[in-house]
Amino acid sequence: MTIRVGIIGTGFIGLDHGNKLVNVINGSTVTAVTDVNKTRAAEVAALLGGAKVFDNGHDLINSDLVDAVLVCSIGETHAEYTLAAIAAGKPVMCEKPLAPTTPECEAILAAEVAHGKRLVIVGFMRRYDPGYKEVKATLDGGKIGAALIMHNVHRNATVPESFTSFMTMTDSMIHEIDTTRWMLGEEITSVQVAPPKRTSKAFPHLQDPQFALFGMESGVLSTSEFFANCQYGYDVRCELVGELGTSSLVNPVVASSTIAGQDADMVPPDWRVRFGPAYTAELQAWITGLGKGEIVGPSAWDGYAATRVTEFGVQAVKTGQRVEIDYIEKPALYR
Ligand code: NAD
Ligand code: ISE
Repeated sequence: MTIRVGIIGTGFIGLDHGNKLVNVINGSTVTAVTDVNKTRAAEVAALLGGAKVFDNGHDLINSDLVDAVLVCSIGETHAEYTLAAIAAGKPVMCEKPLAPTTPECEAILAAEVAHGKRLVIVGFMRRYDPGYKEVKATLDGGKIGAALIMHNVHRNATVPESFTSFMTMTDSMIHEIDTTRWMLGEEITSVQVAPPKRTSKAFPHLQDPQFALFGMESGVLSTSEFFANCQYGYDVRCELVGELGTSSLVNPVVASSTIAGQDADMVPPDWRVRFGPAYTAELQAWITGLGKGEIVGPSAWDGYAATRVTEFGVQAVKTGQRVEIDYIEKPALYR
């Protein structure tokens, strides 16, 4: 059985996911694309082997050519398209964030609950990274005892001028927020953000780097450094400290060179290279699940909870104070 995917948003990740769905993933093809940038949509359709270009996301969602929807447009459009996919009764994978605001996320939860079965997954691909999975397996296997502290580092080489100090939370640290919740199996209940000394390499409007402290229900603390302009490449690290030992992510070596008497490992340039295998695993799990009539991947609740933390995180960036986080009651569908 081949799942025919329609992609809304044919920017960087729309093309990246599309390439994998056509050329790498077993059991999928891309039959439809759309983007407000029509030229880009037509170029990507040609690159993906001649997918039909739709005038808008709603026509794509409702087309008989589309079995499942992949939302890769800008965050502000995610709720509109995810809700339309639920209304059409079609499975939908929505890139992060599920939506930028919790009222939008709550509308998605309500629509899915009313539908009665899960349809939505959210693109938190780090859950499929071999390193993160190994750290979680070590914790869950009891080898390091009870978790006490989690340390996270997330560095991008550079970001464009449009990147704001709040996007540190909403666009980037949202990944650490999800991995922390998933790794520890509990919700984040507080957030505090402290601004370290600014790098001279960032645009003047951007507080960079930033340092956040997330408190968990159990009292575990999770630290998170986000450095948007570290210059040297894309670098993600994670260490979990337990009562009996620690477990750390080992970054995959993409290439090594021996030059002038020194061995050097290549640092990945960006998220596409660093998490390439994780995106593949995420898409394969989604497609394989759909082939069996199952929805496999982080849920709309996971999307809501992450956005909830980023909303309070933005307040914490503004005030520098510790902010307590509360949630709506988790619907039975997600328990
Ligand atoms: P991008 O700017 O390259 O692409 C976004 C595309 O959406 C653009 O082509 C734009 O024209 C299109 N678009 C805007 N409004 C639209 C609308 N109303 N309908 C249809 N298309 C519309 O951005 P990107 O880097 O590809 O990011 C897209 C999404 O993927 C974002 O939500 C981003 O947070 C997420 N993302 C996730 C990861 C990850 O690691 N999981 C990495 C990068 C981006
Ligand atoms: C981008 O949108 C991503 O999701 C990347 O994984 C992250 O590293 C980057 O900071 C974001 O801008």
